[in-house]
Amino acid sequence: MPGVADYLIDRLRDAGVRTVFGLPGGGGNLDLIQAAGRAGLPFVLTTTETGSAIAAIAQAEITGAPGVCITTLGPGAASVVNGVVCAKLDRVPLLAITDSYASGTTFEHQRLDHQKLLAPVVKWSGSLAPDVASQNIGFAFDRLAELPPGPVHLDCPANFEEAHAGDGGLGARSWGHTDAFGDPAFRALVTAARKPILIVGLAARQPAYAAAVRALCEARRVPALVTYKAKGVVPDSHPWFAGVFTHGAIERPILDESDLIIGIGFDPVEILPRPWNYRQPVISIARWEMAEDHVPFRGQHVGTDEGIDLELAEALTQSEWDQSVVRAHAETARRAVLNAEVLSDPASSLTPQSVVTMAAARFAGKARVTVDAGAHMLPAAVLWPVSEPNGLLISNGLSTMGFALPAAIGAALLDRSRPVVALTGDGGLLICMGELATLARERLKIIVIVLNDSSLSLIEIKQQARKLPPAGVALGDLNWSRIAEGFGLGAWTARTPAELEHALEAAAAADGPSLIDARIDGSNYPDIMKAIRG
Ligand SMILES: Cc1ncc(C[n+]2csc(CCOP(=O)(O)OP(=O)(O)O)c2C)c(N)n1
Ligand SMILES: [Mg+2]
Repeated sequence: MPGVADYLIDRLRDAGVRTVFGLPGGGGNLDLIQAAGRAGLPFVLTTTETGSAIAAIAQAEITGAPGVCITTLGPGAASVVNGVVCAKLDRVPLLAITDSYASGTTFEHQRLDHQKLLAPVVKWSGSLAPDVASQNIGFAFDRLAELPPGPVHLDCPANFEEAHAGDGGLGARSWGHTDAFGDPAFRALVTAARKPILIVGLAARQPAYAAAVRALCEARRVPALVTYKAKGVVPDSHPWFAGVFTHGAIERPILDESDLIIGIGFDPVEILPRPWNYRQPVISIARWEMAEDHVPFRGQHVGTDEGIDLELAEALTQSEWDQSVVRAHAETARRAVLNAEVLSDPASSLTPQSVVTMAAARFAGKARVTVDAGAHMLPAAVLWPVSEPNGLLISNGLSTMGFALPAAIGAALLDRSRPVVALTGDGGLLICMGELATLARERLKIIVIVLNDSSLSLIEIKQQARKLPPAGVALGDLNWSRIAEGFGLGAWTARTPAELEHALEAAAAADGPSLIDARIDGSNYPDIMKAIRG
């Protein structure tokens, strides 16, 4: 009989897990790391627990298999919480394994009730105590496979290896099915639409599903807006790509021309928190039922991958959209961001847009890109062209800072030959800069581009909008190149387009990881924000 550690690790590997990330403690974690070594499943040490969760999340998003991270007890469990919340609000299957004291012990030092701590966040939490270990591993796999995806927690007591592995649970996929097309009123609503428009969201990113969405756009001449996380499902270059959907101003003109909004894998967790104010009906077609509190779906069809699209394609008639008008809308939206007023001299200074477009010109298509939370996210998510699902990784439901670097690490470990560009603000990088050490140790081909404005700009903009003086947002003048060199990365500072071009070229040619400190003039962020959000 294999021990529980080997059993769990073997099942994770068989489920498609590619890496175990973590910052271990000295209990059961150590048995898991040894078991991972025996199974040939790499364990990658990160410098923070949240970093380990986010790296695992990135892998899960790309592969569709669960992500796995392990932490020590007490402080480790407390520190991983933001990463676990990221899995919840970004809808990702993540298994978080925390150490805990052996069952029956009563020590107080570092003791925390992990299950209570994580209860509001995880889909399920169980213990690997010897008497329940194998059964709970089964439960954990079942819950990881359920939709919507989300985090699951296993508490791993120091004596868990006393258990024997059994055959608990099946890990069967299960989800509800609601055949809205069986309802004549729902079907008639779809069939009557002359100018339907798709909002494609995070739950449409599986490759086969994405292909079905593109085929539908082509067959029925339907334009598609994509959420940030769904960029690439319908590529920016696709003839029916209509732009990004944020629930702001940027997508309003084309939506106003439509007569039916069809969410495809569109989860309201992704959109700006402002009232839904479209006059036309909105329906949802997805693999799970979406909350209706924010977006008043007129009907929801919940089904399996192929079923959804076949039935939608059948119900829709050929639209009356003019493809050139759709392209014009997408281009107008892009230009509104690209050309937001620039106050400084474009030849001698860098704007957020110029950094994104120059980096994209060199890397888009070849490299995956990860994007952090902050003002820089706005031009990055709109202007970086994406040609495949998960070609751009971003935390949107949670929108956490400190995402881009660990996510890039997770992505780069899946394919070491493919570069990853991490676009981050200086504030976000400060949160997770310890992961530069992970990057350096693993020698990953990641180009970190810091859009460095010495400020928490997104918050500064909000202060300005409320006519408040800047307070609590200045980060100070950090020399990121020197910091990166200290970690062993190749590093360049760029203040002008010419310097940035040189840095991008050098980073592209470098063997290992690199960082570009792009000193930007962020004075047009308010205009970019206005163009996107209104
Ligand atoms: C963990 C976390 N803390 C705080 C916030 C709130 N927040 C969103 S953007 C932002 C500023 C980000 O600053 P920076 O990384 O420098 O990006 P910039 O806005 O300057 O482009 C803050 C504080 C958040 N989203 N996540
Ligand atoms: Mg900043």
